[in-house]
Amino acid sequence: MAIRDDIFALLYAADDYVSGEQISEKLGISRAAVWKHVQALEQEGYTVEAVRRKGYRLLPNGIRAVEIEPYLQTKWLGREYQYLTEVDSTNIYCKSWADKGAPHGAMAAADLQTAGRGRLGRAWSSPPGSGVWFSLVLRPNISPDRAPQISLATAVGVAAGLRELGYDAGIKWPNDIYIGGRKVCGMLTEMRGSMESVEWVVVGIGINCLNKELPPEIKDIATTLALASDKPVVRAEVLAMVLNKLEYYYSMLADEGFADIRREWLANNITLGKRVNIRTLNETFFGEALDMTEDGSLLVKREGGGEYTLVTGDVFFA
Ligand code: BTX
Repeated sequence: MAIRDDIFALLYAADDYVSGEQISEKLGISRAAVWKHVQALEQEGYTVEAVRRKGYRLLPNGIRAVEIEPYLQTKWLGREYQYLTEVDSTNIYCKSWADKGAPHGAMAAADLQTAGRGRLGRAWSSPPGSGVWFSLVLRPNISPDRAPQISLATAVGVAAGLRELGYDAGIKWPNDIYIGGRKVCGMLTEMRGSMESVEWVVVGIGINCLNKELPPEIKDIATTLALASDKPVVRAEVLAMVLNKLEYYYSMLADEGFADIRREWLANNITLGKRVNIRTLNETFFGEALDMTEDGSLLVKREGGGEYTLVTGDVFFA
């Protein structure tokens, strides 16, 4: 992989075309090997123009550190960064990194996840050259029962980042992000700690960006930024903008508590007032989503009578 990163760096630094010969001489590999790596970069979502007698020119649309840097305004979030062309799941990667001492704010992102995961063991489609699949290691100073508030703050941050970029992003409880009635982003929060304290939280976030086609099993429920609007999508900008907002809202949660996060969540939610189908481990029922409680649960008016406070479970629009 190091060679592919070196080729990327050469092309990225150049103002003009770089010949295959130059690359092969500089890196001590054959021109056929250069061509193979160029094709691999295209799999990652980069466009590499190949012009006879001139060479290669890179049009970047990836999420390597140098690409994010121009947009990134964070102090501590995403500054310790591992970019992986391929991984099973960035959450699995970050959990083991956290156990080995990854600092607060560390991030891993991958172009392709071979075993991207959703909640409750569900799969998350993460094809190459298409999305922003990343996980963050947080070491918050909060009690474990407040950990769900980190997920809600994450939803607020991602929605704010996408809104800043001009997308009409809304939050479905607890933390799915929707555009035009379809899911564009999901989050998976995992934690290690004791009853009293949190050792680390790993927040995994998947944002569908460049792909214009979706697998059959999700094509009626999901969308991507490229499908949601005609604007060009720059993946590095999407990732950096979301990180900028996440740092702001994580700091807000740490410094001022949950009330302000709740207010932002309420202002950007698309859940309240809707008829919903609630699925918990024990039961399924219909109702109307009424409010978010002060600690982040969803208050539902049950059809047939009574109110229900949903702490964990799935909400579907009915
Ligand atoms: P979830 O359980 O709410 O959503 C999973 C469900 O969403 C699937 O069952 C499927 O119906 C649908 N789905 C699958 N892939 C997609 C997709 N690309 N876009 C929209 N809908 C989809 C949500 O779980 C949590 C997802 C977290 C993904 C990130 S990516 C980085 C990190 N690494 C990792 O393995 N997971 C997280």
